[in-house]
Amino acid sequence: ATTAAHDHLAQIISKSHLETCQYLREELQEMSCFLQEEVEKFQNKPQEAMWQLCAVKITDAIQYVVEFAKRIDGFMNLCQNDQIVLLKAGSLEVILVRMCRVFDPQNNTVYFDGKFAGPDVFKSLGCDDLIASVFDFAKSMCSLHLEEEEIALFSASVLLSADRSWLRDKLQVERLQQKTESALQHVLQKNHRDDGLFEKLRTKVSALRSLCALHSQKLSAFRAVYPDTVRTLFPPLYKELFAADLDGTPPAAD
Ligand code: 4D8
Repeated sequence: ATTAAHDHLAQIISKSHLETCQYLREELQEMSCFLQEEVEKFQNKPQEAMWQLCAVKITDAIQYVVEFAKRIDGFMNLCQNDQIVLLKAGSLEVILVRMCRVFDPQNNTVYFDGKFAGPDVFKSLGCDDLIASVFDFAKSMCSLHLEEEEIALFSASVLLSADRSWLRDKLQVERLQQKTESALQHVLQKNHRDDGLFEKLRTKVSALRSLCALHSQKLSAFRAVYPDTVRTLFPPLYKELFAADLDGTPPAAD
């Protein structure tokens, strides 16, 4: 494709990203960290209540990712099955990519529920290993110093992964992903980032898959102990995306 085509796609995807990412990085600069007594309030919550709070927060963030997806050229032209497959597999991954925008690597905190929170805030989830891995991932994403346009295109290429199970038209998704990736490479060149960043981002893709697999494992363990909490208190979209088919059944036909 031509430089003009790359620039056009990069512009559309950046605009969609900025319009759907809730916070501008600058807005969060003035926000403070939770005080010790506030941290303890989170830590003293029952496990189910903290899980519910996190499920609600993740679901909010996912709704913005769905909006982002809808604005990507070509996504809405995919069949409904494939749109659902891509969102099911990729929305949490995009959230974890977006997390680096609201992560402060200096003090290892992330913007959560109104202030910056360290890993200790999430203690009552009982998922210390998942939380530690997610924070490590955010820190290493931050060390790449990505610009907003680069985050936007990387998020789109994660969402448009052609190797997800149950896709009906892999080829169409592959074409979209390839366009997005070549636009990303074009932007990296334009930004003089020819320091192997594209290859580093590939290794991030496999890290994202492991983190999401770990999240699914934690959810199925939690659901085994608290099925009613999941059934009655978790947002329907969260269940639809993560709990409907922990056993790997295909999505419902459209
Ligand atoms: O813009 O939507 O306000 C994380 C969640 C981010 C999980 C959210 C979370 C985000 C993952 C809550 C719980 C990343 C922003 C806020 C809420 C992504 C952890 C921290 C969004 C970017 C920061 C700021 C726990 C928002 C990983 C997940 C584990 C479970 C057991 C459910």
